[in-house]
Amino acid sequence: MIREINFDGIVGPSHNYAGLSLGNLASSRHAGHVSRPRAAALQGIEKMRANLALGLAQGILVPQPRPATGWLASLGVTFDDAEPVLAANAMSASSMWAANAATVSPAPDTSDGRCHLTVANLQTMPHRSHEWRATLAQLRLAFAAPAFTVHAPVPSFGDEGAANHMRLAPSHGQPGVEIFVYGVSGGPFPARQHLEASKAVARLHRLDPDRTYFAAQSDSAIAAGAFHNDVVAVASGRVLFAHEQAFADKAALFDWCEARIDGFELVEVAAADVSLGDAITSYLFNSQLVILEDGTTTLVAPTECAETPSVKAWIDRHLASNGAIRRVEYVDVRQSMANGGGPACLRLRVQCDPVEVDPRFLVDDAKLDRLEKVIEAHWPSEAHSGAIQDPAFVQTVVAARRTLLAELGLETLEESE
Ligand code: SUG
Repeated sequence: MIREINFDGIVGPSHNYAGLSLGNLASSRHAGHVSRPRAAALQGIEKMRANLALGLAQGILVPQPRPATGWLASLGVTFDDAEPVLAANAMSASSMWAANAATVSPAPDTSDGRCHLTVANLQTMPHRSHEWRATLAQLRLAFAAPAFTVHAPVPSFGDEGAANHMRLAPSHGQPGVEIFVYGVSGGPFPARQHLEASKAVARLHRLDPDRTYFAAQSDSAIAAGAFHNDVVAVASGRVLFAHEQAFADKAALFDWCEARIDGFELVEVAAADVSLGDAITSYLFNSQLVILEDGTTTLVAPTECAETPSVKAWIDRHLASNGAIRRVEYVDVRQSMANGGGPACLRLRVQCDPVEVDPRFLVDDAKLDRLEKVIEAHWPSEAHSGAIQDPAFVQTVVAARRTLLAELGLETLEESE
């Protein structure tokens, strides 16, 4: 049976704040701060436990090899000789944000009846541009069954994966519609998702053109710090939850959804209630929007939402009004939030039959206990972005990942960079 599985990126041992993402305000604001890789990874494990407690299926993606020595070699430099900024680019733990790993179209939407995944090229940001190789290796392993087709990244045009893709469907296993959101320009910040890339992914995934929509992000959203659409909108089932200023032409998009999804429910948050600024600092729309077994639409929101008065007031009003979202759970992913990654950034949704997935990538509470022990014993407690070339730190990072892969029986991914 088709279910939705959230594959969370395990936060890697090199997690640090180097301020590498222009346009991602949290990343810039925390540049140079001391990070806590162990606490960050444990927060991620707790979030997965919260998903399991809600009755959801849960998977993992593992950290990538760091430093990215192959990428540095193709730039003609070794890690030890690299200038500090380049070294930081090679040490980033950014693959934790699994929503940027790939775009996923489940089998009911595709003309060949397979679930298609296209790895994102992430070419706009240097520190993320080298993620795709290890992601491809990992997805080809996790989704090796004939039920899946895993595509290499599209060339030439910026693609940031599922963070700019939304699906609406009466239920996960029924045919749905897919919405690709792209940026044109965002004032001082780069638009990271290009229309040409989204169109290529839709073609590769054999989607029905009549059930596929390409929506431009509003320039004001990008300029306010919405470097990915999933910072201002999220969809699941029949529900589209979006900020009033997320899209360049919201009326056209909403009419299109209305015409294609029976019982389409729009939950739109007015700028007068929650400003774009508050939406971005609280990451309200970067919540996981999930549908529980009993059909309850639930929001798994970052704790920052409960601490942002306008957002908390909106949530409380919505719940009291018996709106489409019936329940809200708060999770603490502060270490990731400080780099601009909320609960939804940390997961890649795949709608498929769990028996088709390599079981090494699926978790239950007992497996999370084992992962927690590895993290507690091997992840560094602190990382200083100015000292990530320190040989002792690098050694710890390499050994920590190796121990995790051994625990999961995934040693084959050791050299996947
Ligand atoms: O690409 N941050 C990530 C955050 C990604 C969030 N993902 C989604 N919205 N789906 C990014 O900007 C921080 C880099 C640093 O400063 O170390 C970083 O890459």
